[in-house]
Amino acid sequence: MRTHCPYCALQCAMHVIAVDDGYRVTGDPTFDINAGDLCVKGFTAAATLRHPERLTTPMVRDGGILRAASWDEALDRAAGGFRAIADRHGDDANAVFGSGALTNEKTYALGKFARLALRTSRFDYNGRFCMSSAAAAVNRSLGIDRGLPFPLAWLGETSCLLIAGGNPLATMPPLARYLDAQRARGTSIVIDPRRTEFAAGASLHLQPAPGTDAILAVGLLHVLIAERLVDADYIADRTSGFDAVRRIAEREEPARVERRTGVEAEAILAAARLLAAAPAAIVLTARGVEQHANGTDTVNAYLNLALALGLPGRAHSGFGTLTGQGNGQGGREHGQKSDQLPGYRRADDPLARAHVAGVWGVGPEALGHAGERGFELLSAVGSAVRGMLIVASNPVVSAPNAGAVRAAFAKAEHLVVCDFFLSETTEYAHVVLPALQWAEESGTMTNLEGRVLLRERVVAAPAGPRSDLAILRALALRLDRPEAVCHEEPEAVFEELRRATAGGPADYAGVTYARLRGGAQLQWPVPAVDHPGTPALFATNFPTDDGRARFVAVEPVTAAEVPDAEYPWYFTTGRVREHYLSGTQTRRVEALARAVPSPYVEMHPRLAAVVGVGDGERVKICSRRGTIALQARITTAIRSDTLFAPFHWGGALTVNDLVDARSDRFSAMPAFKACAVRVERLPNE
Ligand SMILES: Nc1nc2c(c(=O)[nH]1)N[C@H]1C(S)=C(S)[C@@H](COP(=O)(O)OP(=O)(O)OC[C@H]3O[C@@H](n4cnc5c(=O)[nH]c(N)nc54)[C@H](O)[C@@H]3O)O[C@H]1N2
Ligand SMILES: Nc1nc2c(c(=O)[nH]1)N[C@H]1C(S)=C(S)[C@@H](COP(=O)(O)OP(=O)(O)OC[C@H]3O[C@@H](n4cnc5c(=O)[nH]c(N)nc54)[C@H](O)[C@@H]3O)O[C@H]1N2
Ligand code: SF4
Ligand SMILES: [Mo]
Repeated sequence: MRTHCPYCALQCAMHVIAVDDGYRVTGDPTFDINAGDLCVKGFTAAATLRHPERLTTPMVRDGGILRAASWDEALDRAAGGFRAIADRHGDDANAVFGSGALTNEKTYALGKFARLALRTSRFDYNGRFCMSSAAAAVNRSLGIDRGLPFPLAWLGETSCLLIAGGNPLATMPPLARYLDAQRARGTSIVIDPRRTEFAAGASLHLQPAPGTDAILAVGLLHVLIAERLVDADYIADRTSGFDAVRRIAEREEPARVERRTGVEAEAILAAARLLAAAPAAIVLTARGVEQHANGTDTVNAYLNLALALGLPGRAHSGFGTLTGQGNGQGGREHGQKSDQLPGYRRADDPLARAHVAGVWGVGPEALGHAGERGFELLSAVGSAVRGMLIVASNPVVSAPNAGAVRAAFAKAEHLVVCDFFLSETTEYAHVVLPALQWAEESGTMTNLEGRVLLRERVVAAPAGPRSDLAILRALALRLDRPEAVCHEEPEAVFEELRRATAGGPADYAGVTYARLRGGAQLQWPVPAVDHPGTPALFATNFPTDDGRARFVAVEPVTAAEVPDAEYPWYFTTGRVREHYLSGTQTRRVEALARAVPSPYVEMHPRLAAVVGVGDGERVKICSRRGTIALQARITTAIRSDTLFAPFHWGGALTVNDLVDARSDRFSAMPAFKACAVRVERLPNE
């Protein structure tokens, strides 16, 4: 029996084989997406299953230290703490922070738990830090948010592929199969301040200053309009709002855009022409353009390009985002954020409230209202938020302005964390509940193209840990909230989820475990059990009020902290191939830790000369939020005014200590990808 990877949204299929000292993973050659291929993280994923540091008992904090406890004691403490806080300060003094690592079933159960067991309006999840800007942008323009609204295979079949702010050869290596095929048949454009291996192989590589993509994208539209390369029929028949967008674009001439982004006018002209010349084209964004304080507008600026060329709804064409986390897609659909109900329904829609309340057997008023999001929620810990349940996230490493998050968490009255390892975040926890891992329990994951996959249990669960579903159920029972209780069997929860999502935008009513086990490949919406799923959206209309896609008039500006005399350089962050997010899992895999033991900072030789630092020497990097010392990696593959560091480490190596928490007003996405820093050489140790 096969299962799927614990890490990213590609959800490669794999087999887990028992070997002498644990388990080994191999890729499943019969699954279309990875065809047997795995990246180094997937290939080594089994190392976490029987890891010596795996949590096997719950822990509670006594006298300042975490000690082992029985499940009864830990669950009593966890539930008792939330109850005491609610009694003294009201239900909204408790909060929940969930994750795109959770299965659909857990996502659903967690949202229900927050609403009906804690009765709080304060719950959100780490997807706020992931693809939320892309979600907000496509929702307002296309009326629906499915990361890739077409089959993944189209990436290999389109004639021109533009990827802005993505580094797929490092973040989804098995995609290389599709990307290579695409490059063999057509043209490609990469937009990234770094000349990654992926960018270096493109027909064209545009290297804007971090945070200036909205200007660049409007500049590209300027060229399309000036050279009459837009699809006037499509704009007239299938869209609204073009005139306002055109008026803004007309001002952004290539020479002006060059001054504001650092991308040569010639390259802007060439990129626009290349894109327009292709018989089919796909425009994709990833975190590089989404993780900005104007990330939503920036995504809409790229989406406007796709609309102007008439791409969405055409074969082998369109606009999409590369969703990141394992269940980054399903995690944003089933109600673990306070503004949303299962099935990607809006929490402020009376019909949606009535439907979900009906499934839950409560009145619509029991569903509460929306509270703070993202960094705002995390930084309220210790003040408005006194108790918090965190399931599958390590925000002490992964949230922006991490120093402020640590300060907030240090004041938490009652922090309960579910994880399978201790993490930088459990250092602040009062109760730690050990969870089962991916291969030890079943559940559905929805991949980056909206395909629902059954990630099967393929190994026996170790004694000690429990599934997140069992934990949520036990907590709801201890809080005496039977209406909040979900089953602990994933399939039973999924049956409830099917009913709750029926008729919603992300309709799972027709998905069943039996169909998935039978090999059905179902991309939502799947409204009925005899429905084949929906590989491609928008062929005839958009799910907006008038059936048209909306151009969104975007100001061509940067919202980032701009370098100045005191902090003269841009700083941006991202990933390495070997580590995953906050690193709790991959830093514990020996092969990965050995390959990349610590973070580093990339800088151009010209910048290094200004700082007076050589390759491998240490530098101190300071922003308005914090300071960190890193080893310099000198490379010409980055703009000479920009530094880049991967963020997978904690403690003194917390790159997010530098990062700016100013956030996008639509998506609550912080500015992970652009802030201003100063650099100094450190004496050799
Ligand atoms: N190995 C590995 N793979 C992963 C993950 C991981 O942690 N490790 N995480 C998964 C998850 S959750 C996610 S969200 C995805 C993320 O996948 P990606 O979005 O591909 O990854 P990032 O490295 O965050 O950013 C991509 C690129 O954006 C560029 N960039 C930085 N600033 C800017 C800018 O202002 N404009 C533009 N145009 N580009 C910019 C960076 O130089 C970088 O090369 O990866 C998934 N896969
Ligand atoms: N500077 C900077 N910061 C960033 C980003 C960036 O590009 N730059 N990217 C952002 C992005 S895109 C993301 S997605 C976030 C993510 O950042 P986090 O939310 O911190 O995500 P993870 O590191 O995956 O944390 C997951 C934790 O939950 C545990 N876990 C995994 N699966 C499960 C499960 O099923 N159940 C339970 N109970 N525990 C589980 C893991 O052991 C780990 O400790 O980081 C963001 N932070
Ligand atoms: S690409 Fe993603 S899903 Fe595939 S093996 Fe690597 S981490 Fe796992
Ligand atoms: Mo992410």
